[in-house]
Amino acid sequence: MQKSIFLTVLAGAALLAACSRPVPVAQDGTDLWLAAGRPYADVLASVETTIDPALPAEGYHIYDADGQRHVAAGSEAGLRYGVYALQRAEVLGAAGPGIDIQEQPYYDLRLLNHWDNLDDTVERGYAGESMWEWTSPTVPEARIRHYGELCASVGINGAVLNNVNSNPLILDAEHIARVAKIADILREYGIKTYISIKWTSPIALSGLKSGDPLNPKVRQWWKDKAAEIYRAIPDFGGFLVKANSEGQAGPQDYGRTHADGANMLGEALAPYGGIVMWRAFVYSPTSPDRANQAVEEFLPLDGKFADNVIVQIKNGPVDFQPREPFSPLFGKLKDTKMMMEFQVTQEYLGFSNHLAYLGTMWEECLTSDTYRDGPGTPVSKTISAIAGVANTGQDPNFCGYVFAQANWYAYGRLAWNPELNAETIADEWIRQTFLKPAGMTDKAFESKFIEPVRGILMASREAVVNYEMPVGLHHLFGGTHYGPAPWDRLGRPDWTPAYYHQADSAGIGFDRTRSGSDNVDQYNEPLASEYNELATCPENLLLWFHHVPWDYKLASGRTAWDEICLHYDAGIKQVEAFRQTWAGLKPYVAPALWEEAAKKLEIQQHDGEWWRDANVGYFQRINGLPLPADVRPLDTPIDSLIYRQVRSDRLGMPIHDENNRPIIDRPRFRRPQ
Ligand code: GCW
Repeated sequence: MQKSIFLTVLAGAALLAACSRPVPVAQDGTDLWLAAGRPYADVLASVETTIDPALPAEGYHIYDADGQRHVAAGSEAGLRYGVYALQRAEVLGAAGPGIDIQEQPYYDLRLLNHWDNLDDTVERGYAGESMWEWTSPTVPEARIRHYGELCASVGINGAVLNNVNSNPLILDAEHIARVAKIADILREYGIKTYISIKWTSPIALSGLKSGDPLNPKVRQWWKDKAAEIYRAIPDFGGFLVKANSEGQAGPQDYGRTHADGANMLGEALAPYGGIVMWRAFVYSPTSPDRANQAVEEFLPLDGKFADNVIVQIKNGPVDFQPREPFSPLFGKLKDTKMMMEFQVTQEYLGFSNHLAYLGTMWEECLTSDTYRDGPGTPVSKTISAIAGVANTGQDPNFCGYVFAQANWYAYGRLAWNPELNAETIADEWIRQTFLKPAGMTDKAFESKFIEPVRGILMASREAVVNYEMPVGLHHLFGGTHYGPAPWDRLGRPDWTPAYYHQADSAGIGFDRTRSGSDNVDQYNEPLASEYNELATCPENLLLWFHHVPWDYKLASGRTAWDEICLHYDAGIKQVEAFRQTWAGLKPYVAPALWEEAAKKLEIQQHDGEWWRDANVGYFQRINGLPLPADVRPLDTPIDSLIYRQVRSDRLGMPIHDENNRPIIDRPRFRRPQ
């Protein structure tokens, strides 16, 4: 009798413990940030909707009146944004009685740029092949609809479907018809369709002898092509153009300027309301500093672009590095429409393997003061449109894994409102993406899950900067841009790490001061002088702007060499801490999602160690200095890393062994004599 009471009590206690233990809700990451919350159709059905022409076209107003919830908007697109905003507010607990949210987007053009090729590969794509499935006889309608919902939920209203390294065939009849089919679907989500064109298309497709933008035959060819496109897609958005850049032809090949080229296309599109997005990512081989080239080419053209031309500028002057100052063009062009180009896909930040939340990086850029119109002219106010290079592919979760999705979300939110802060956005994303386990209170979920995950996201980009290229170092990449190659000095100089780090026995860093390339003077005062002076240059950009002796003392009192080593080490410690935190979050996340992220974090740590060993080991060879006492010794001697890179698959994805360590085995660079 006694025994059975005891057993009953024991069983009861076990049951209680089991009940109070949170049970993760099954989810696989394919809903992205639409996972939590009511389905769109339910939210829509629960509100009274009105189109109110007095509201801005894409703006909305959510409010309660007469015992009813209303969403009013300036257009169908605005209504959709309003319903999604309400859905988000519900998840965030901000949709109580008396709700009153009125918003409109900051920029009219909020685009994704897909670097998708017509053979279905994706340049810098780390989530499978092209989501448009160019080579399939049919268009993947279900996926495109899902994409449309995700974009609309954050307010993205344009998609450039193909790579800026464009194939002329995008403009043949077959591809125009296919683009039209995609446009028909995207239109339902308020998304306009655009394409990237190749400058030499008239030559490749119609056998014209020239691509000269002032040649009447060339001009007519583009006008006819525009007419053909608009017959198939009446609301076609326009062209994105990479010209005279990285081997792509352009107007300069015919002695003409970027403005001549852009305006010729602008004229062809103008009758239909189309636009030209002309990229400022150009190379003038005569300029000694890569970071100077865009201003040198575009400043003389300020004011010369047609009304429907907008110059699309990467956030930094070099190339989507983990940290760059903002591109000086934002502070220089006054009479030219400018558009931001961010990179959502993590070309230089660990592909879809490393956890790097980019909201913080973009916030840093958008809030940087350009001083163009006096103090208080942040980058966000100098631009009138925004684009992000997409990180999407055929993977069922679109982005490679769950944390990469945060960047698509953050990009969309910042495109809608560049004054939102990265932390708020991270917080929204976590709450919408991860489902609260059964049997867990909101409060417990908040402190045990949301806060630690937010902490990881917020620290993650700086961790990557630390273990890849701290203190203003940049472009130390090799091969596919996944791993370190500070030793690489073969080929075109401004494509090599050695050109960017300039390390020698005396010191390290690129001298962009007034006694160097004078890049500092492309910035407005007081920035120009601030960057020019060692004492005032921000330390996180020190080696971007200065070449300093190894024993130069930083604010910490430590030498540049010691600080470099410490940062590399700190980056790895940060990733170790992320792994530990994530390990503790296992009880709250669906097993498959948790496992995947845990594996990625392990890869990230091992890759980080490789980055540190390769860079610190290499610089040590140059300066012969010991590691500071409080830095852990390197794991792998430089001799087994130098001139080597990670093994990659057909699509350029790095290969790791069964212990999640990068396989570094293929000597790529010949040892310089
Ligand atoms: O960063 C470089 C990339 C190229 C890319 C180019 C560009 C599409 O490595 O892959 O080409 O920038 O932005 O045009």
